[in-house]
Amino acid sequence: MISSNMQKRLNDHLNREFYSSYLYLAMAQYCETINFSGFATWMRVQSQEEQGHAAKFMQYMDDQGATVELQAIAAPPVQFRGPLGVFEETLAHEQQITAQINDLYSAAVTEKDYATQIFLQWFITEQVEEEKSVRDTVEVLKMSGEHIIVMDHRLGKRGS
Ligand code: OFO
Repeated sequence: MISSNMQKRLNDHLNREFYSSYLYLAMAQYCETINFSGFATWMRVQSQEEQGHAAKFMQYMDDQGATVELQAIAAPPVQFRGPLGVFEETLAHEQQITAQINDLYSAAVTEKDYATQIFLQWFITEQVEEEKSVRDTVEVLKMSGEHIIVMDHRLGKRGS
């Protein structure tokens, strides 16, 4: 069982995971419009991964007998600042999600909610991996200049 405060926090975070999925889908659409289909593929896979994160939150809340509340998902932007801009915004977004996961963890520590702490540990590890992968891509994109099309090809190979 979790507290009503924790239930609210988890529901709020569930909405952030859905927003992340929506945001990456919007980025995929934008990449298609500028003819970077490899970038679009990468973003679509990322969007699906975020759905998986949301599913983990719902499963945990179900396991704890908590009420899952599906809140309205905010509309993401339509336009972005080119292929590099897309990844820079992804990095900023993931850093924000990391901070929010950390806040959730702090709340679980304050409440002595050990089960939620253990549940969140997977996400803490996942955020390190997500930030690293996106940060590495930003760095390579910055160096690629006119070879950015090679990166489009490489990113298009992402399978999961
Ligand atoms: Fe769910 O990790 Fe990205 O946002």
